[in-house]
Amino acid sequence: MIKIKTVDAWEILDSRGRPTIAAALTLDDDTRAVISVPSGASTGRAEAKELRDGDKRFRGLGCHQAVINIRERMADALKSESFEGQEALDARLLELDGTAAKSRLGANAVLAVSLAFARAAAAHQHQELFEYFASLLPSPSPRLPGLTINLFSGGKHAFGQVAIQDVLVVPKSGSSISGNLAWMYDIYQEAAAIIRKRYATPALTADEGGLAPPFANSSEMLETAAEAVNAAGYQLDNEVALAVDAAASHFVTADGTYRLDDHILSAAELIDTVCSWAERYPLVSVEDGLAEEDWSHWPALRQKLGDRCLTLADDLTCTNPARIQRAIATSAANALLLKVNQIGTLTEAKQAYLLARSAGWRVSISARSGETEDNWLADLAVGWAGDFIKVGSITQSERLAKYNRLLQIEHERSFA
Ligand code: 2PG
Ligand code: MG
Repeated sequence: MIKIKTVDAWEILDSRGRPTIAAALTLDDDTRAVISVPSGASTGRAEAKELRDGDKRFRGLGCHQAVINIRERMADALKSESFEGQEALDARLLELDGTAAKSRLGANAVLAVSLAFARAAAAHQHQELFEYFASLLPSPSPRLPGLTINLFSGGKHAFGQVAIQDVLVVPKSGSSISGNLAWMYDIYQEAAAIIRKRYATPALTADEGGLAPPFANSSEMLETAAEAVNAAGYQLDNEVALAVDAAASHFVTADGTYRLDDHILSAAELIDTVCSWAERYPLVSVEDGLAEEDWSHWPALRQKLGDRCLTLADDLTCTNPARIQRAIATSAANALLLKVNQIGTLTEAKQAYLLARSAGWRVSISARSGETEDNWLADLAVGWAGDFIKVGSITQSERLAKYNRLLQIEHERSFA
């Protein structure tokens, strides 16, 4: 049994300078753990609800009430209580909140305590955090994930200069994190040089550290990524692949068509466009190629992309077991983007993960566009054997905290 002594929380700022939450949990043996939670910008509508103050401070984004909920309501209920493990703690948190979307206490508050417990329990049991995460699964097999690294940003992360949100680089330098990051550095530098020359602008970066020049359209973003890989001296496909997060929920129109840059496309036309990208470039995955409620067209997208690349669901599924079940039943996707704060507790994220795995889906463990310097996500990706991790670019310390943690794990451990 793990006995909680104190629960505390305070407001901190994320990588966009917006408030988020740090929480500290102390156990009865004085083990203390501190953790902080991220926050998205291109959020899915089905995500659990962050509690924001909605007053003048921070233009409504303050987290004072969520922090008070942790310090008072949650602390009162959890103090001096003992829990068998993560599932028992998370069940208690769900009971305390009592809403489907965690809107009473706030999903940000609930997640902060769920994760603080995880870090404290790991320390209490003398485990690395990734070992603890692995131990939550029925058959643990921790390993290092593949990297999907943001090169170019658009959409909600870059003032909407192009419709699609990310073009990512997927280096295939064996399974070495350090080798992959070294390749990525070359590609990033070449991309920055191309931008300076072509657009006569400095290499300005977006929310996740990706480059965000004034591309004419989304296809140009992909073409420039391919060019940067070639200019860096790597072979597209054999050595370096690409990936796309279209984040199409953010350019769907009220009548169900899509505004892709200057063109209005039907869902069928958008599917054809996405498939033409997959034919032209070695794409590992296309994420949110259609909008989050466009359930009727996702199966066609999945079928037309076929085995060429993964049909990756983010806003569609929102790490929510019920939505994942629907996506499995309708063959709408074959890969899950897992973001723990979309659902709000570690245990529910685990259920989402296991459901996706039971259908043979691939899983990418993802950060949010608003991140903190905390690195627990790297441990989660290793512990849950994510096929991929998605953290953003190789600039900005809130991103590098995760890559650097992967480098530490790679250095200290070898996995079969
Ligand atoms: C996404 C994420 C991360 P956000 O759409 O996949 O890139 O963005 O955290 O803004 O939802
Ligand atoms: Mg996404």
